[in-house]
Amino acid sequence: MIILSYYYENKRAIVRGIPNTFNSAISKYMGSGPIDVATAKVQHISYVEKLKSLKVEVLKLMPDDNYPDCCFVEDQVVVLDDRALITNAGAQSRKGEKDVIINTLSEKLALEFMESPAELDGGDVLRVGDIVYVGSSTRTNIHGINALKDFANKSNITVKTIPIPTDSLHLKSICSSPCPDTLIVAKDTLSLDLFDSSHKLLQIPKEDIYAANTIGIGRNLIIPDEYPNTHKILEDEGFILHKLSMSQIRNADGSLTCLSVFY
Ligand code: CIR
Repeated sequence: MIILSYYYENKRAIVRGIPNTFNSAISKYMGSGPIDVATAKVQHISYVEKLKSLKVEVLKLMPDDNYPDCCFVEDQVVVLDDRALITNAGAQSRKGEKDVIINTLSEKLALEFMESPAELDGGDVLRVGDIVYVGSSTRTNIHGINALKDFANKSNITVKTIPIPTDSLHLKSICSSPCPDTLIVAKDTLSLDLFDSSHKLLQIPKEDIYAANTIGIGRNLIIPDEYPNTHKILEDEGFILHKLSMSQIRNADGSLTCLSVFY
């Protein structure tokens, strides 16, 4: 077993509770049936408790029933160090979700704002060391990508664009970075030569694609349950796994990272 040294120590996160209207959340990709809102709320509570147990300071915002997708806070903002780019979400029904995020972050970070026609979802943005990858998807257009480049370049961070397959919602529906310079990618979903050759690539079975979205905190890795083959691959890499039941979040096309803004 390889013991890696990590420095992903995300200390603070914003989350937002599951609204009573969650069964109306947009679901076009991973959902496999009607959303059980009560179970989603229980799964969200477990998620928040897990973050806290890993010493993340969690600020929980109240849900708004006018926004069935409002728990997916990741899409509303991109944070780089002490700066935040408030996005213009790609789905019309989600554009108003940003207001509470702006209010919450305005005293904590220096805010910048994406202007229409730019559209971008934070789920399309993945930082790996000093490179930011951005998915060109149904939610993120060229204007959004250019706005992200302007924002990131001020921090001397390079932005590289990754075309997202039509059967996936976001870049982070397919891959994540569990620790610096490492990527978890589901096999046969993305062309690997799109990524910088300096990264360590951990490939997982294509059928485990949902488990490609993880949250690394130090050597700990939060990951969806029910993917034993992927769990074994990652445990053999020295990660300490924390498996969460995500079935009803997944039914709304959401993954682990979507539920938090780390800052
Ligand atoms: C949506 O379609 O916008 C939501 N139902 C799911 C958003 C998931 N967010 C994410 O992956 N960052």
